[in-house]
Amino acid sequence: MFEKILIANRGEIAVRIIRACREMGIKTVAVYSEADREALHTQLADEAVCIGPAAAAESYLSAERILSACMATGAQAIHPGFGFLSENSRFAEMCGKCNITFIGPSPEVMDKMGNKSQARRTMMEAKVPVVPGTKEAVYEAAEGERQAEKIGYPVMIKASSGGGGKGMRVAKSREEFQEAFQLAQMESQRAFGDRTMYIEKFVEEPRHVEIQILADKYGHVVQLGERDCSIQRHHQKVLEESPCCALTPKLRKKMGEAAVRAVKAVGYESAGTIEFLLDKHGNFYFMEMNTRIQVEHPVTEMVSGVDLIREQICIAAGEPLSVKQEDITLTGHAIECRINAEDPRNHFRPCPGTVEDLHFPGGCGVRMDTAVYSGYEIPPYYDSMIAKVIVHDRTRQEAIAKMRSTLGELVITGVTTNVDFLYDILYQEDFCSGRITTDFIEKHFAG
Ligand code: MV4
Repeated sequence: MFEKILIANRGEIAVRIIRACREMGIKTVAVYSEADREALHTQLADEAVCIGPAAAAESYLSAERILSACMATGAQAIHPGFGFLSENSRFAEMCGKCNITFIGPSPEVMDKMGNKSQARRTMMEAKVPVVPGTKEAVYEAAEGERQAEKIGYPVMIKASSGGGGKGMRVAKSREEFQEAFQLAQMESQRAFGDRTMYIEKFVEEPRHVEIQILADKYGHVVQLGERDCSIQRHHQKVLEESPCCALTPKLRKKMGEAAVRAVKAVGYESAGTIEFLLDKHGNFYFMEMNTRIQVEHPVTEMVSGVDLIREQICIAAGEPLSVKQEDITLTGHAIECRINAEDPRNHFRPCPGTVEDLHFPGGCGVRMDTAVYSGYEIPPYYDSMIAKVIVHDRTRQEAIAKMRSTLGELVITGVTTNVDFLYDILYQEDFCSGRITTDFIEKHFAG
């Protein structure tokens, strides 16, 4: 096992990883920017190294500075968390060259999944269902239009290098196609320097359902059930839950098995997620694979009892999975709410500032993953998520009741947050009855 791990991240995920390491008897190195001198991760780690100015490009995104910190402190492995360098295959490769273990999949597998039209082909070969659409890359609008006619409108035009909603446009009819294609391709060219596109049938009012997997170096793969992440706003998840109330045991088994096939097809190792779109008829389609630990991993931990960060570290250290598929039982229902320092009444504008009064709720089945404390100054340079509240209870209804009472008890003053907005969601009739699709927020919170 590793003796010392460097955590190349900040905020609640850095704290989460430090805690897992400490439980495992592993020493921790935090890296921090000049804006994060007083941050909790900086204070909690055994050692902390300042790696540069506030701007992420010069600190948390600097492979060179992070690798220097790693070598200077003698850490044997780097946990990248999520965001920042977590899905950067060149960083993973540089780690390897420096004889440092990157806690995640190999750079080759990251690249294979990072190219979305290639990932689509790989999935087709592995008999994982994909949305009907193009098999080969599309570069010209005229060729795209021919393909769209074959697929049938409405279609979705997507950037091969995209993901998370960038370089993506819907064309409802032939009339809309040319402009939609040009816009999507321009956006892709600008954001990724790549004009490779692919086209899919547009799935209307889908749910976003993703399967958590773990895979070790010896070909063992397990799936830990699904998360429903349909409650999103501009591709930012707001609330996630496990299980998804739209799945029957039969469909859950089918999706889980498809996810395992997907992972085996690319020789993946580490924790990962297969994202599916689920339509109203119970058809599911592969969207993307996330080759990192995700923000919403705690809901899976709550229903499965498996510590996903610990497993990730053990896998990277060459240990076989500690759990077999038949040992994994999913119990009850978990919900996560993301608390952001933002103003829902002003276009969700980020609202950094200093936290004054703070009271964290607790009790049976209540978990807070956060890096804020009373007196903490939230820097304006990074994303606005400041805490995750996770609850676990026997049924979805009980979990909803628990989340309502938990958010009711939470006190954060000094900064504007989205807590009241989350509270509103939890009282929407459609939410309570499980009618949640990816357009839920647009539909229920106009303007
Ligand atoms: C789609 C889709 C409908 N049909 N693909 C959004 C981000 C990227 N992961 C894929 N996305 C979508 N792809 C087809 N063929 C609808 C979305 C989509 C979406 C998906 C999941 C969660 C929220 C979403 C919000 C808008 C659009």
